[in-house]
Amino acid sequence: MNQDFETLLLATDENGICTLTVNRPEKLNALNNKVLNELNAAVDSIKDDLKVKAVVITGAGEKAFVAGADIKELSALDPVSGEKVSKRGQDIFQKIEDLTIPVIAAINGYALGGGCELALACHLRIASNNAALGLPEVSLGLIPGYGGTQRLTRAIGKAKALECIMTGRQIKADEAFEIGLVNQVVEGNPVEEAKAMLHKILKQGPVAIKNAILAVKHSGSENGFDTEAKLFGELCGTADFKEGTSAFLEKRKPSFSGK
Ligand code: CO8
Repeated sequence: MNQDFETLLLATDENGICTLTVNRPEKLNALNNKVLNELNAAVDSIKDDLKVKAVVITGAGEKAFVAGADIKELSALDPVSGEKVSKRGQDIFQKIEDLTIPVIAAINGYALGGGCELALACHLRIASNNAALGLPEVSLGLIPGYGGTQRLTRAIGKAKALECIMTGRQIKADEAFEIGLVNQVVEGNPVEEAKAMLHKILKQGPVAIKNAILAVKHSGSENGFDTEAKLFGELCGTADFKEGTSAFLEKRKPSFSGK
């Protein structure tokens, strides 16, 4: 990955964990058009880079993960451009959800509107104890437009999601954990905790992790169970499966090849 970005920082460590930081701290990392374009390019390059094994998405500065779509840019939208930018943002966030390596949102402060939607597009969410999540779009006369009405509902259920969306209230870290919106709450910087969780995940069979992401993505869909069986069967033909089961039977640690 050799791209230089103006609004994002990308750094991949020796374990293949890429930390993607939205870097507009003076505007609480609000997602303007430039950030979205760069996010799109960054996700494409992550997808193509075989050295990247997992991703942490976070925000620069002490205060915010991402405080939403850029309200200045939103204020100029009309019905046609509004639908278009909503769809474009949805497509970029879907690309994140579609990554087949684990993606964790490390929520280090405000994750509001588009910021909460970005976190929801990640596979897992770890929040600092000062984080506040929410979808306050109704306070601007809008609804969430980057997939939030769909993903929040999947995450916490219809009634709770509609309550959060209609009140637009901020959900503090502890409540977010209680309702299943975040996986974990930590003191201080959640990036380190996200990396620690990824270290555990990256010790498992890589093809199994990929298929787990794919299978869970189909939960609730009509063919979810069939998809699970197909992905399970596929794994039974992998070297990782042979290695994992042999290692157990031989009472040793597995050494996975990812094949
Ligand atoms: N957009 C643009 N600028 C922002 C945003 C934002 N979402 N959030 C903060 N900023 C800017 C502020 O304007 C301020 O800039 P400046 O210093 O130049 O005045 C700077 O960041 C610091 O912010 P504050 O001074 O407001 O910081 P506070 O600590 O006082 O408050 C808050 C922090 C509570 C997070 C406050 O900034 C706030 O309420 N921000 C807006 C939160 C919000 O409503 N987010 C949702 C936006 S709508 C959205 O995300 C829709 C997504 C779907 C779109 C789909 C179609 C396009």
